[in-house]
Amino acid sequence: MKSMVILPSWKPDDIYPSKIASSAISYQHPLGPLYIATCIQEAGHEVELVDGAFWTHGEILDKVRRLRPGFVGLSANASMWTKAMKAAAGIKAIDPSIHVSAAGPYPSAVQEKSLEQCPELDSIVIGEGELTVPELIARLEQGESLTGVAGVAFRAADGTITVNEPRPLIEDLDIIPIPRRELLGDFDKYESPPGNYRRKPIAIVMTSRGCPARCIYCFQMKGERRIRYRSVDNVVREVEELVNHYGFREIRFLDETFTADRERAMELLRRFRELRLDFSFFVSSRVNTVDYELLREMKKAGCWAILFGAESGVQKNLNTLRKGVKLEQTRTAVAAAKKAGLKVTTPFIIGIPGETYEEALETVEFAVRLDPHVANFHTMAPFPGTELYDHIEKYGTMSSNTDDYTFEGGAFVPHSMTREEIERVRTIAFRRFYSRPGFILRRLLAVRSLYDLKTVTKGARSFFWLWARGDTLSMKRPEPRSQGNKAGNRSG
Ligand code: B12
Ligand code: SF4
Repeated sequence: MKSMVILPSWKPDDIYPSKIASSAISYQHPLGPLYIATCIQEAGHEVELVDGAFWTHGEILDKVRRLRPGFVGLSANASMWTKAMKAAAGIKAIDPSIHVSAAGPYPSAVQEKSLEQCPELDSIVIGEGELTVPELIARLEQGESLTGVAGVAFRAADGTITVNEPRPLIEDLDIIPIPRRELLGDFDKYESPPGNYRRKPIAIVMTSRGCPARCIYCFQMKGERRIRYRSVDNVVREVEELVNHYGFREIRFLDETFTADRERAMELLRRFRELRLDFSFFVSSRVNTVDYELLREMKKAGCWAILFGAESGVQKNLNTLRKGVKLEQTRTAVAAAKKAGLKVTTPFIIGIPGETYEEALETVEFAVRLDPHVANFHTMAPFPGTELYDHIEKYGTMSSNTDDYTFEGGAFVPHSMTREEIERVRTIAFRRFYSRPGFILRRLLAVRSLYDLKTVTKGARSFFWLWARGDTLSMKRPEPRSQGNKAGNRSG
């Protein structure tokens, strides 16, 4: 059956505060949809992957009109939900016989609600879709109902909504085919924020799925956070293919915690070194899973940067997040990574439940003392499918507009702070962190290439806007501006 996998059309301005959107542009390969398109192709169907980062809504509909697929799968997280609904409506208006499905974090978390909110959707694919979608398409081809297809919620002809039993997690990740990157088209169109990569083109790889932690704000399918690993051989095969066959020069390992299993991480690094492949890489990790020896091995294997979710400089607030780390571990890990020669990025969250304005300022000072190469100061978002969303009355108030569900949107305000305080702390944080003379001098002295110069210039431009405007939230706030913490937000 002719199929399409579509990421709805979006622009950086939809996600980031408009003045800094151009320096925050992050067009990465959409790995989840790519896995799905690969599996559809492996099952013998013709498939087209459309990445809405590069298409307007109208262009996407024109493509649907030309191809007339039998199945369309839309991928959506919370911030993309209204765009996915608009795409579903547009596609059904072209041809009501096209089966339109939605998948990804948002519809996976609130399946029935998604089908109720969007009458044009025929079904939802819940969680990992690699095994579910080929089965769903086979049923459509045979003209059969979706009753009993595990991991699917669907609307029957009489309008009733059925949520089938969940599909178990894929235990052996090696059975999933390696994504076919040619489905992405021209790689040059993908772009990362300045300072976020060393070489191009950049491929995205995941060597494991899931996370052993249980942070209250992190979306991972309910009860399905268990970590599973691909075999080292399977990962090495993909990396070799990416570098030797496709010519990628950098890999972003998207694993939640690349170093969750120290022994396996060491083995992967050893194999990368043995192969003498020409690529650099970037990983995300947790401060309580690294040590100097491991970080040094990473550097030797070609790693140039590491991200640690530092989140807060106040232990009480880290505990509220259920981060499971101590401030001391953050200090030790960041110092060790710097000593090993890695560039360190540490995101922080402003507006943690129970956090006061003064505590948020303490986090800013902690970030300054920690002195990573890059620090971000995000707002919290209560994504459906998280502890924060499920118990919102306990923690604060939330926006009812899913467009605000970004790291800059201010969709959540804790009982202990106001929206204005969150915005003020973010402005102070960016100004305080990035205007330190020592920091600026080090950045300037580190300029070695045209790329470095571009990075510094773009960073300076964003910084100027933050300095001049202090405009750090992208949320379209209701008028008049509220004084309290209920602006546009609701409890529950
Ligand atoms: C890489 C990434 C990005 C990248 C690239 C996004 C891209 N083009 O794909 C960038 C940096 C651009 C990004 C931006 C944002 N992201 Co992001 N991102 C991720 C991250 C780390 C990995 C996504 C991934 O590739 N996973 C691996 C694949 C294999 O899993 P998957 O995508 O879930 O796909 C599986 C299923 O969902 C399903 N599926 C997915 N799509 C489809 C489609 C069809 C048709 C079918 C059938 C099935 C299916 O099957 C897939 C395979 O099993 C996740 C966290 C995570 N670990 O998942 C956050 C995550 C998806 N991001 C999130 C958020 C909030 C954002 C931002 C809003 C942040 C911001 N700046 O404000 C923006 C939104 C940008 C946008 N327009 O969508 C949240 C979403 C939460 C939610 N409940 O909605 C997540 C879950 C992080 C988190 N834990 O909170 N992100
Ligand atoms: S925020 Fe990071 S450490 Fe916490 S559950 Fe999510 S992936 Fe795991």
